[in-house]
Amino acid sequence: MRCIRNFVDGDFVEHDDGACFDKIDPVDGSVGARVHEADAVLVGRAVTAARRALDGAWGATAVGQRAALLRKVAERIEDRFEDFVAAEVADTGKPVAQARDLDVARAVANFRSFADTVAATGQTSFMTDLAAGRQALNYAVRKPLGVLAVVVPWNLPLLLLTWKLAPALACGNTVVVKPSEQTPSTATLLAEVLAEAGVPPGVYNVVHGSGPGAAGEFLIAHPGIDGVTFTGSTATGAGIMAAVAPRVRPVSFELGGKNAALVFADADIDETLAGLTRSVFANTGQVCLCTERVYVQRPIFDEVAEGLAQRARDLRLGRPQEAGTTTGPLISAEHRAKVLRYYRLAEEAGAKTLVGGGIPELGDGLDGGSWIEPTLWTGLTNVDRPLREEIFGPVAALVPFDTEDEAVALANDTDYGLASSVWTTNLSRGHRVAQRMNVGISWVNTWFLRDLRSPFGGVGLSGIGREGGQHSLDFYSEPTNVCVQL
Ligand code: NAD
Ligand code: 6OD
Repeated sequence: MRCIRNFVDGDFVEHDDGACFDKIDPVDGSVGARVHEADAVLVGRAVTAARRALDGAWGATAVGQRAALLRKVAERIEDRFEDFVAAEVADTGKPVAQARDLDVARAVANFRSFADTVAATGQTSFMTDLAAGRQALNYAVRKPLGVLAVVVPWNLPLLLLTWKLAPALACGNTVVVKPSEQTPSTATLLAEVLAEAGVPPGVYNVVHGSGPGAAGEFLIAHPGIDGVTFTGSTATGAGIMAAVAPRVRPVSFELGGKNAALVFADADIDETLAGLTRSVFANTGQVCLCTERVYVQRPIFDEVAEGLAQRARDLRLGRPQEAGTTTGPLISAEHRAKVLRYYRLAEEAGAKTLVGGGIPELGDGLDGGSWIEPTLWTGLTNVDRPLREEIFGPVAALVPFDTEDEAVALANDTDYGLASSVWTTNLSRGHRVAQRMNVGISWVNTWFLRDLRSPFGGVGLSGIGREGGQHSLDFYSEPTNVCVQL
């Protein structure tokens, strides 16, 4: 049985008599690996190692050195590309093609992009005019924020970890990473790759376990943590914020979403249906940016509903390695139970289920897995819980609208504010509506198209702060302003 270990101070930790937990394969429900659980003492050792590395040689590295190291890490991930793909697929059950084209490819891009950004970043300076013709020079130097807790979820494990790790290392921080207990593999494999690339001991540490009363909480509560960068659910984010509040630590939060698509009658129907199929069903709907609310202008409502339902029927659920598989299982039986509760809630609220609505019968040894049918509803409105709460599954509700103002009001009628997508061939309307969305990321005629230099984050229940390019450098470093009277 594969055994996944904690990584502290440059070494995998032996753990002969410590607690372990099972990592379940969501494809068939079998035990895929055993994971060593980090207790509070081991988490403390990881924080201490990170502090020592920060105060030691790592803290004194130059920006150019760190940028070169990040590029080397990107190369080493490419060298072991298929190992990362296999590890991500083993943890999540996602189709191999997606793990290759999105998850692992983005990990490489994350390291390259932040190497470029940090290498190109200068300091701001101001010449201040004083009395009697004298002047003062102000300039800011960036310092690392310190020892950071990096807590990440299970849906895009490597992508989301490296999205935070690359800028954190670029800015000279050290980290203790707590991957999701459901997806421990790629963070652990990354430890090998970082060490091979020359990242010194203590700079990158990984502790395994769940959140409440376990490694996640031990890490957040540790007084040696200087900041928290977190991706996950809104409820967990709120708890972390409360936990660090007494120590006034900075946080960067990428949280849940209840994202809307707005489809106007002038949209290109084929492109829109292709885009909606991705935005509703990608990664079995387990992307924080996924669309769960589709507002469609009335003249094309039936055409869009029928077209999207047909595309949902065309999705191929199956083993991740099989050619043609488009859709994997949900991450766990617990998560499936949660999504199914919304399927029942929608029925109780009077929804018409266009497609799906239950558990598929796949046979072939897959019935122990956490499979679920891609699902579409009509007949619900914004007051119904399935349109107000994040479901995080392959499901959306379609709702008709008549006017542009009505569409904007419906889309903005949510406590979340992560992403939206507008589908129209009217360029002016695209710009106008996209700018009126109360979200961090507003797409027009596309979805999940990312330039890693652009700001990424959410408003409302969807998060605090922006990352991406300079925005990441601003969170992961502290400026010290130096003022020199000349
Ligand atoms: P989660 O909040 O349950 O867990 C996320 C991480 O936090 C895991 O590593 C977990 O072990 C840890 N954790 C849980 N409780 C903790 C605690 N009390 N203290 C410290 N750590 C704790 O989220 P999840 O179910 O793993 O992921 C799905 C959620 O993540 C969805 O809500 C989704 O929208 C969100 N998400 C958001 C983004 C974004 O960029 N905005 C990206 C991906 C996922
Ligand atoms: O693309 C990104 O940088 C990013 N953070 C994506 C988040 C996806 C949520 O599941």
